[in-house]
Amino acid sequence: MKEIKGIIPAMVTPFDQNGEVNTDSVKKLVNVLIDENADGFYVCGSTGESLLLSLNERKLILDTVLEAVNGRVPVITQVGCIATREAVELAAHAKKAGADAVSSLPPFYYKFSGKELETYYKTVMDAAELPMIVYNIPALTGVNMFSQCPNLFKDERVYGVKHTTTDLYQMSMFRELNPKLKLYFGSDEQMIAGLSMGADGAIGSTFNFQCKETVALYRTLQNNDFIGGLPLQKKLNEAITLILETGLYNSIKYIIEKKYGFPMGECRKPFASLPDAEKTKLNRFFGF
Ligand code: MN9
Repeated sequence: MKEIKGIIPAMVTPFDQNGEVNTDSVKKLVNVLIDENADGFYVCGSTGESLLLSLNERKLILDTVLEAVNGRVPVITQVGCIATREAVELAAHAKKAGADAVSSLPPFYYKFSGKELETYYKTVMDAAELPMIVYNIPALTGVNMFSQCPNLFKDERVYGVKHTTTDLYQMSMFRELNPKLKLYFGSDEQMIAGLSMGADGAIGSTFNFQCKETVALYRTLQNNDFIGGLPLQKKLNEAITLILETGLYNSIKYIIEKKYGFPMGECRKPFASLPDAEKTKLNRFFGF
């Protein structure tokens, strides 16, 4: 299997005017990001609005991305669901479709025990027969996989962790559980810090619209030039700070539409539309 590392956009999901998945734009986005040196794709994550999609839509998006990528870079698909049986269905599909790896949020809401979380992941891995990247994002799930489910990481099918918290000490401690684990940092605005603490790459939403520039930062850091990386991170953060204010995912879709010229639609409800005043701010910043 190809090693998974580097800059991996967590793809946004384009919708058409009727609110259905726009597969044409999915393919266009894949090609734009490969041209901008993306090292892989993370499909149907938080950024991809996975929890607002049906299982069939999640399968369709993966199939479409795999077709467009055509083996050029690895594709990871996020199969997490609260119900094990649904995650299993997506995991089995991922294998059949030809994904390189699966990833999963932990089941949340019911405050499942560590043992229940472990059983969930093992069942999903049995179905996927693919490497697993555990998605640790405690602020949104209320589950911290490091403290609540440490035993899972001894299973050699766990390939890595997508760590979306600012606790970099904890990210580095995953390697104490299993030194072979790959670490992907998920706070784009602090990527330089994540890589300095040992991350193998980053999986993030903002790489959908500033992939090339993020790859330039990554390559600078690969050459151990952390000081040289600082101004690059600072520049990326100007845009990130703005979109965190204007509304993260809808702003990303708007920027892609304007920058690359294909329709992305709006995020699904309950996400609110991007107000005109926010579009004006984005137009001014990006010069659209
Ligand atoms: O996991 C993304 N997290 C979420 C990755 O979307 C919840 C990040 O890429 C953030 O969107 C980004 C902006 O805060 O760092």
